[in-house]
Amino acid sequence: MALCGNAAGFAVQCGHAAVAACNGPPTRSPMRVALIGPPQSGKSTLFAAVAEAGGSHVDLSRPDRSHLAVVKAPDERLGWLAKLDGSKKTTFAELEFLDVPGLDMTDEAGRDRARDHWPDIRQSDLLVFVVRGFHSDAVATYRGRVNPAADVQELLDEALFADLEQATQRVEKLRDSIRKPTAHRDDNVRELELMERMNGISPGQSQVDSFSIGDVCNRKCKGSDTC
Ligand SMILES: Nc1nc2c(ncn2[C@@H]2O[C@H](COP(=O)(O)OP(=O)(O)OP(=O)(O)O)[C@@H](O)[C@H]2O)c(=O)[nH]1
Ligand SMILES: [Mg+2]
Repeated sequence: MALCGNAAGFAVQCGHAAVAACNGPPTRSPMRVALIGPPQSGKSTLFAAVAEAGGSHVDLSRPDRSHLAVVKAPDERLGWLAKLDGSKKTTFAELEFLDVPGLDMTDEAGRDRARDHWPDIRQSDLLVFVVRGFHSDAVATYRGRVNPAADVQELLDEALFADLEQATQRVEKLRDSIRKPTAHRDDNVRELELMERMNGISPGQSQVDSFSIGDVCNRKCKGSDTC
């Protein structure tokens, strides 16, 4: 018999000011943690430290690309259980870390590059915001300041705008698709209703993550356990 660890309960800590936000239900195994933040905030430094501590070699020669590392997540509780159980093999959980290039929102070219990274960020199960908390003349500051709280707020706002952009595109696609009598038309009509209601939420009033999908979901889930 073998015992396997479950990554779902692991916390991620960051040496810089960091905020971890839940990014919806895990979509794959292992759990993926994305490190995101403004340029030069220390993401790759943190990534390399975590990866190397986890026995994974990292190649950071392409700073314009995302880097992925898979690390084991040792848990002494699992070792203890394996001993108790007489298990021959112990398989610790693995975590994936994604080091995303800096999101530079100071000009249009930077915004375009950032737009390319949101699909990967969205596919992650946990986001860690890495913002600069250190003073160093050797490293250029983002927006000419060291202000971790303002950087976190900018990331939250950008995430919101990125979602809004995606939702708007989806609504346009759904409106188009329901004009045709396809096999998925009923589903698309319900999804459109849901998306239009979500798009009606003002970011200042409420976050989409607290939005109740209520009756639209109930109708969609009729006869099914999941939504
Ligand atoms: N003094 C100091 N320097 C740091 C710290 N963390 C990172 N650096 C330095 O800051 C510079 C940028 O660090 P990176 O880890 O490459 O930053 P990054 O966020 O990956 O940068 P991009 O991928 O270009 O956005 C490097 O020269 C690091 O050595 C820190 O905590 N203190
Ligand atoms: Mg980097």
